[in-house]
Amino acid sequence: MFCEQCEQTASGNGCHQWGACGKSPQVNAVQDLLIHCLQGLAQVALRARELGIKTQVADLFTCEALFATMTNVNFQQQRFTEYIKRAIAIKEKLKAQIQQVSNTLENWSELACFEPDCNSSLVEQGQDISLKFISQSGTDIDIFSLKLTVLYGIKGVASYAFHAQELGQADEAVYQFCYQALVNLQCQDLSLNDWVNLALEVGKINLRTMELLDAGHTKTYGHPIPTPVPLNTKKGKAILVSGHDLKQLKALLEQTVNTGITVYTHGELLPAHGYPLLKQTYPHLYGHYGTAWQNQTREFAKFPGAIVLTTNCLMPPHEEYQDKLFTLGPVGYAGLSYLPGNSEGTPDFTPVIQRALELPGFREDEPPRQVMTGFARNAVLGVADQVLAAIGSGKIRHLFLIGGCDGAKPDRNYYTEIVEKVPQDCLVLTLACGKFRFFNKNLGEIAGLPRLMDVGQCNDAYSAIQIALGLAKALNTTVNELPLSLILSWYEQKAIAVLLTLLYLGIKDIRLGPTVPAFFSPNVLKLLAENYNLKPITTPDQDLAACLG
Ligand code: FSO
Ligand code: SF4
Repeated sequence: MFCEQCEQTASGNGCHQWGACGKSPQVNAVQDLLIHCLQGLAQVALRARELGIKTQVADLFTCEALFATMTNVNFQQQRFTEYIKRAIAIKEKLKAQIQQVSNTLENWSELACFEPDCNSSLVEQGQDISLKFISQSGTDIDIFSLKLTVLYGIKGVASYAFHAQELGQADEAVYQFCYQALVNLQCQDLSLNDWVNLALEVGKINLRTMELLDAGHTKTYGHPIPTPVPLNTKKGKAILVSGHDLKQLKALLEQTVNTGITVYTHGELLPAHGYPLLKQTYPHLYGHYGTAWQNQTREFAKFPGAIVLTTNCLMPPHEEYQDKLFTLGPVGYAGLSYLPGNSEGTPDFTPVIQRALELPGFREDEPPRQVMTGFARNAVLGVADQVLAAIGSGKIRHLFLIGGCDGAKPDRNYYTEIVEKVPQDCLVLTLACGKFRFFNKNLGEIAGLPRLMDVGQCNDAYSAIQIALGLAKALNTTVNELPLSLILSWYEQKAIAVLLTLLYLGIKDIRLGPTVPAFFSPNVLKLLAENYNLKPITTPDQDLAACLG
């Protein structure tokens, strides 16, 4: 097995025996086989598009299947077998359509013709494919590094595109790019420079994809507004919804109206409370329970109701809470109940509701405590004049964007410590699940503004980028010239896509931790350091001094 797509990767140089995330070598092999099948499908879809044939089924399927291979999404071998069979079926259907339209007999490549033998071991075939991919690319370590960067980046793009299309937002250019990138991963004749450019193109297309997702969220649920979110629980039956998917959360809220069940968010769904059309329409969307994904085994075990996981990050579940945990969409784990979607992708949540009613729920009300969320681009840029005046008068010295993923490693305490040490005359913007290390700290206010503002999920990185661009525009300068420092934590492939977007935008001086990606070769790291001044985090004191210096 070889996988080094996430920050948790074993010994910092790839999981080879078993995934540090819990992914088995068998699942890793069928994921690699699926990616290969998706590359064949991509080649056929590109030809279909050339001929004007609609590829919507392939587009949506490719995004979901790529999403399923991301870290902590799907650990279930059977689901990947099904994805592989579907990839082949969709490809063959497209080929037949192409043959009907095209006047000549198509000369399909080996990749487009590839079809695994579903009657023999898919695991062995996946292992062969992985070895072939590594041996073809592995001779040039820097090209291999950039190929992995592109592959992992488009997984992130695909996950954002998946969410955006759920909310009716799509752009042909995104699918076209993903197909081309998948095909390019098989190319032997691209130069190092070509790969650098392709990685930056991933960043560019990711910006567009995040824009689509932002439009999907804000057009469907309104612009987030600063909103207090109870952290205390209240007496009664309960359902906890984790992951990132607002559409699935809304569907569950719809189906739990008048059941007496209270719905809590977990992890990356905290910012859901900031969306007016969710909060106002569904008063039983009450509060937030728990913290970041890596604490779920403890938090899910204690939750006295049913739990739904809409996306990553799923950890291998402990036996004590398996019977109350449900998955949907691309998420899967053998032994957990899966909620299949209808033609619109919406599940029937009846089994979740029944389970929640069987379970005891919370026995009493806890004393109130709360956090704020909802400081997305509209809210922050709405007070841009206030922010800029405070910067101008020296009341606000500096802004920090301290955001990204959380994880289990102790060196992530850096992020808590740096937030605690940020001087009183500085603002902290945050986003994604890394904030749970400090989200409930009372950092006070400056110039009538809270010193800690939660922009949203990792899926809202677009919003944070717009805030930076908006402030730069108002000051007639560039993001690099703003009194702003980006201190990011990464864990999985969405974070890679976002990092590539920031590089595509030419944003410099980003500090990245807790470690730099294992798949960046020394030369790729050198290039990023020289061209973008991208650097690893050091210590909170040293980094703060450098940012404020
Ligand atoms: Fe966290 Fe997980 Fe949102 Fe990631 S829940 S780590 S970047 O998958 O998705 O921030
Ligand atoms: Fe290892 Fe991360 Fe891959 Fe899991 S996703 S196998 S932890 S590199």
